[in-house]
Amino acid sequence: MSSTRKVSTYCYQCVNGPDMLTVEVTDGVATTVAPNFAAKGYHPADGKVCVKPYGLVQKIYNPNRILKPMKRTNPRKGRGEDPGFVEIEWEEALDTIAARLNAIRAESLVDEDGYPRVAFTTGGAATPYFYMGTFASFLAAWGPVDQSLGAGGTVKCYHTEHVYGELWHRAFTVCPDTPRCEYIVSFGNNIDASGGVTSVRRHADARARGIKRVQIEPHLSITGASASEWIPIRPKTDPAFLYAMLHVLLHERPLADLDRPFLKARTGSPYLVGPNGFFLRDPASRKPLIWDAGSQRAVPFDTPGADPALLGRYSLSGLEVGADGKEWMHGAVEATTAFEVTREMVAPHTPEWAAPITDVPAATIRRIANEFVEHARIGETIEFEGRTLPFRPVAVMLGKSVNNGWGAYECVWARTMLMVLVGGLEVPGGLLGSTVHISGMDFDRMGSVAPSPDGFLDYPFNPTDKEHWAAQPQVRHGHTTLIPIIGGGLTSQLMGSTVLTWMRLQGRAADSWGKPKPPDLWFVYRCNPNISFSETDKMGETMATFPFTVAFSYTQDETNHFADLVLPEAIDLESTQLIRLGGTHYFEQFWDSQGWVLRQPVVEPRGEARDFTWISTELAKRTGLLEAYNSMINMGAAGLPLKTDKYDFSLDVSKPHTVEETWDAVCRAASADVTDGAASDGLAWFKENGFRVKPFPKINWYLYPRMEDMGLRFELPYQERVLRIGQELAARLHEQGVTWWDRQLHEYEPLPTWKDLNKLWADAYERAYKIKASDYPFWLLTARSMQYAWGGNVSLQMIREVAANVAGHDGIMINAKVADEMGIAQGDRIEVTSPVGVTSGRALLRQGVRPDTVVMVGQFGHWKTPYAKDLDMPSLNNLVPMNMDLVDGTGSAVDAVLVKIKKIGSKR
Ligand SMILES: Nc1nc2c(c(=O)[nH]1)N[C@H]1C(S)=C(S)[C@@H](COP(=O)(O)OP(=O)(O)OC[C@H]3O[C@@H](n4cnc5c(=O)[nH]c(N)nc54)[C@H](O)[C@@H]3O)O[C@H]1N2
Ligand SMILES: Nc1nc2c(c(=O)[nH]1)N[C@H]1C(S)=C(S)[C@@H](COP(=O)(O)OP(=O)(O)OC[C@H]3O[C@@H](n4cnc5c(=O)[nH]c(N)nc54)[C@H](O)[C@@H]3O)O[C@H]1N2
Ligand SMILES: [Mo]
Repeated sequence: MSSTRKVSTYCYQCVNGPDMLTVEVTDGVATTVAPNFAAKGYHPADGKVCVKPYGLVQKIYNPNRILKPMKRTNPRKGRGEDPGFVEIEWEEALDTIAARLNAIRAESLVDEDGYPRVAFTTGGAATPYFYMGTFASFLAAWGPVDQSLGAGGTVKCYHTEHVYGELWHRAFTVCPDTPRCEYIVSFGNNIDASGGVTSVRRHADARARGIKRVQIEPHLSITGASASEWIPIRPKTDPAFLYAMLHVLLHERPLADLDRPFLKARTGSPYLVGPNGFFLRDPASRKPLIWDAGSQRAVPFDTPGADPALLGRYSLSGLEVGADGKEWMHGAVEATTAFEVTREMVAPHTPEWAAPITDVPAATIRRIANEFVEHARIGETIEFEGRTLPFRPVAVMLGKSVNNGWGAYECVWARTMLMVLVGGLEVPGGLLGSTVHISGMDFDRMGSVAPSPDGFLDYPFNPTDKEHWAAQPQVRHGHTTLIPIIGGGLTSQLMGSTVLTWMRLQGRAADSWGKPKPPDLWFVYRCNPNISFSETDKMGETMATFPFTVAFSYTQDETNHFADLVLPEAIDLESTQLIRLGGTHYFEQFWDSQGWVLRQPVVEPRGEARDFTWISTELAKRTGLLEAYNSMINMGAAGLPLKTDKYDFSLDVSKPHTVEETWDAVCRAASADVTDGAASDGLAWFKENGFRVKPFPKINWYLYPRMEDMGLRFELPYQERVLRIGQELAARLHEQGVTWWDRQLHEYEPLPTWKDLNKLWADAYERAYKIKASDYPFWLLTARSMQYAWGGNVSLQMIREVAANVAGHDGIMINAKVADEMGIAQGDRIEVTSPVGVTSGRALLRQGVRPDTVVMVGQFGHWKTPYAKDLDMPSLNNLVPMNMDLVDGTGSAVDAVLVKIKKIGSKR
């Protein structure tokens, strides 16, 4: 008799998870993916699943899976070389790795330059951490590991929002308060493709409620198609549009139309700026001064009863504190409010000025700006969990392509300023941060709030003073040396300039630091940098020089083609892990509860695929690190501490533990965590029930109440700290003879000044590649696809079949009229050439693409990954230059490129 059971688990294939699901198993075979209705009332999409999990069943039975460890037999590495992989036993694979690791440990964990000799790269915007069991505990036990060899995420992702967002409002990522918002202006935020099932649900509900969403982007994305309005802006001109919106709010409307109480009490707008660009301070307390309109004199910002002036210039005495302890004591000097300085900065940026730059009519820009203010309901309040809060149902969103490289600081600053001017930051209806990574633990955003002496949020900048600056780079991109705002925490390494690492390994950057040696042992897991990063052919050549690469792999791909060992771990529906759930997370995961969810084997692992926790324990055993590894797990590296003053489920550190024993202990700790020590149910309970939560107070969706309680201000508009830090960093680098970071130092402006980005790109290309920019008349862009999780599921036929029904998945999108003029018909083969690379594909003629833009959806261009390599879907990545002139001050790069196009064949 056949038997069927339903098993509960999670999906975290893209950043929008975790979402719950159930899988039906008949006679040991997974057959069907279905919602987890037990999550109704908790999960923002009530336990429904997105399209991607439906591919998981096929993922298990994919005939192209690697099912046994393999080793390379051809010592020559190269794209054209057959690696000659042969299957080996796990014993041999683990012993080989351990022998290498033990040799490294016996000699030195770092090389002669001080760089870790072991490196680890993962991708998928860190989601692989939710699939790699206790491997993080093993790495923590190992010691220094270089994570600067980034995959395509890192600098090409949402980068500038991560760093400045966290500085300003604890927002590694942001989200509108979608259930309450009424008007969203989106600059290339492709939420209907990129947001996962919770976004789909929340935005569908919002549309039913009548929300208006204006989509501003060069091509009509899925999100544009479901928006109220699409505005085809010229690529790389979003800062001009945003600055013109600021101009309308600050120059064309009366001050009374803005949220004056918010600006006065919750921002640095009234702070007075002195002649050297620093705040004027009270010499005794060193607190920044404001102008009190009541007493008509300058007083410290936190003076009770003061009525801060927002506008104007005042004559006063005060102290300016500059870089490296430099001080100016002014007897009588003219100082200007930060708000006034901002007004002056945007004075020339009228809609009429922005129109020819953005290719959007001035009247449209003006209308959007005015609609934004008019929808903001300034002055209205809402009762929330017994508290009266401002209600501002508007939000400005940015997509990833305006969030990286030059211009991104301007975009993120202007967007956050628009929110500040209407008092819509971190209040019901408005724009909310969802999680933190740099300034604290992701699940405890409120816990990351601490006051700075100037009345803002404290922030863990890397030190730039003479005594504490990290002159010696810790890892190959030197994030603690070069990028103060990246911080020095667990995630900071991933956010440093990974472009710099690869270019240094290629001997193309940071001359005075010399060319680093590659890591002696490189672990890669669940990412494919050789597809997802830039100048990928060159990157492959670099990977070929690495002495020993260990790839944990599901199928063959373009990165493990260069590996020495390829190891199959038990995948999504075959392995065990417990992770956090709920609270506020990523894009649209806003919950009323928080807790833990289990991933469990739905079926036995196929072939010799092994659970990552087993692999990690075996490596720990063989490298003499068992005790350290178990201690890391006990301390919380597997999710939460196994011992606190409320409970103790800690593992005996002296012996190895099975996968089940390990996760049973983590499950018990999680049960205690959720019940304040009352429950201690373990793995069996979670296998049966799937998840366990406790209430998450909704007031914690919003930072504003916490800021109000602590009397804190958002550090906007004026970036005094950034100015000071930039000057110090410049001094430190110049003292060391480092001049190759000078262009990046320009970004340390207190207010980001507008730059002509199209010219910046053209100039950079002409300098570097000796070409004429006008010969490259198109911008080549990329866009998300709901069906694909990066390049993670490109080898699933079923996902392809679904995607084939969605516009954009059959070639290169080009404007129909332009194509016609060039003699290109639908389906013709076109060649796309940038100054550094060339690719080709089928022309896909569309009205919904600007005449100066072409788009390649998703992350394809495979030449090794089974199935995907036969899709004939090109990628822009090999065409995008790695070029230090295009790396911005936070180390982020760019994911767009100027190209030319020619027809090379007619439709077959
Ligand atoms: N063209 C283009 N490139 C981009 C982007 C874009 O929009 N367009 N976006 C960029 C951004 S923002 C990001 S965050 C990055 C992401 O890019 P990466 O972080 O590099 O991630 P993926 O390309 O998804 O790589 C996933 C790899 O994991 C493998 N894999 C899938 N499932 C498993 C599994 O269960 N086990 C193992 N061991 N391996 C598995 C897949 O075969 C694939 O090789 O890409 C960047 N690159
Ligand atoms: N299904 C799915 N969801 C995902 C992912 C996934 O792989 N699959 N990846 C996750 C990750 S890591 C990320 S970073 C996010 C990315 O999420 P989003 O940023 O929302 O999505 P993308 O489609 O990558 O954004 C690209 C859009 O920006 C537009 N664009 C390009 N250049 C410009 C410009 O100069 N100005 C303007 N205004 N628009 C421009 C393009 O036309 C395109 O529509 O998605 C996340 N969600
Ligand atoms: Mo990303």
